[in-house]
Amino acid sequence: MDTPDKPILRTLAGESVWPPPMWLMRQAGRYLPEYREVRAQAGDFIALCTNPELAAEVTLQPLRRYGFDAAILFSDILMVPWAMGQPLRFAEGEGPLLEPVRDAASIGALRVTGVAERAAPIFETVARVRALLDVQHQRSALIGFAGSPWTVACYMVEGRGGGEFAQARRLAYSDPALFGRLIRSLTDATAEYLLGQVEAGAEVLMLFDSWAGLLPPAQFRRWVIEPTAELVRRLRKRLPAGFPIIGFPRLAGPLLVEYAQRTGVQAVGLDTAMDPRWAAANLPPNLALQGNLDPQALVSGGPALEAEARALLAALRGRPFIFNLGHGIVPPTPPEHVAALVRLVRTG
Ligand code: 1CP
Repeated sequence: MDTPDKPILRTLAGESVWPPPMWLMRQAGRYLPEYREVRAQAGDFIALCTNPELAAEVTLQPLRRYGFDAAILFSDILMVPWAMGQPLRFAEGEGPLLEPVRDAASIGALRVTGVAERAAPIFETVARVRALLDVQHQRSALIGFAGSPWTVACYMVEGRGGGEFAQARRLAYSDPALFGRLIRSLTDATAEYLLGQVEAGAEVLMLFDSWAGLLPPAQFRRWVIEPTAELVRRLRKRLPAGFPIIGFPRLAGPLLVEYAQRTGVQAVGLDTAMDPRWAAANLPPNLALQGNLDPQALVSGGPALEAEARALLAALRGRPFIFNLGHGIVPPTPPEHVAALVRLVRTG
């Protein structure tokens, strides 16, 4: 059963809860010694994501330490292409490597049906985390997630991260019919994947569109806004009314306004570069805003961290607001800086 008084769920329903609920993107990860221990035990990263016992453990580690208002499923946006049958591995120090899909044959060979069956261990992680939250962290909600079609397609076409996704951006121009086919397959697979997470106990969904900001406006509308709007429509057909969905089109700039209007999400994530005062002035007052402390300020700590965090709180006071970073925690972050930030935000 949902506990209606979870602060993050009230915020996502449009209420201004103060002090604001908080969690941090990549809150489970290499900056935590207890994560590194489990990671070493699991073997490779995919083995960790598909081991429900270990994945549930690392999902909960940051809640035990910091009492965050949300747990985010420990998995990765690339588990959707993996579930569609695209060969994937995570090379130490190099990030994800996929066998690129750039032609009709490889894009046509991707599986859309059967994604939920392959993702079953991930749904099992969701179920375990939810059961543990219900007993041990009753004020915290469980966030399920996926990458948005555009960002996941970037990795699928390029075969790797670390650059500017030139191949993916070129394919979107040179063969929009083929690229559109990839986006549609991904939209179908992602809808199944997210609905499976909700069925297993996720209370919020977040769509990560980390590379949305690489596109000029017309391409942004076509490959970010339209597929996200379609995905949200698909989800809403099968979810309870008002089910909270957070969209994070990173580096969207002023296109964030159109994104929020046309996709129908309840909340948007603000990236590090976004001025929170501009966002507050230009987005509807009942839309929750999430963000956007610079992850590097958290590495630095001290008075600079304090000043940045206080400025962010002041900018968004009185709105539905979820305190977070503008992008994920980076591995050199000292865990005690996170503890200091939590104390600061909790005292408003
Ligand atoms: O060595 C390790 O332990 C692997 C590092 C790692 C981790 C901890 C990767 C590889 N993924 C993750 C977990 C992860 N990824 C989560 C878990 C929940 C949490 O937030 O705690 C989430 C939500 C993601 C989402 C994700 N993966 C995004 C979107 C957010 C973002 O950071 O922009 C992206 C772009 C990825 C791809 C990915 N997976 C891993 C890496 C190193 C990358 C980035 C590759 C690149 O482009 O350089």
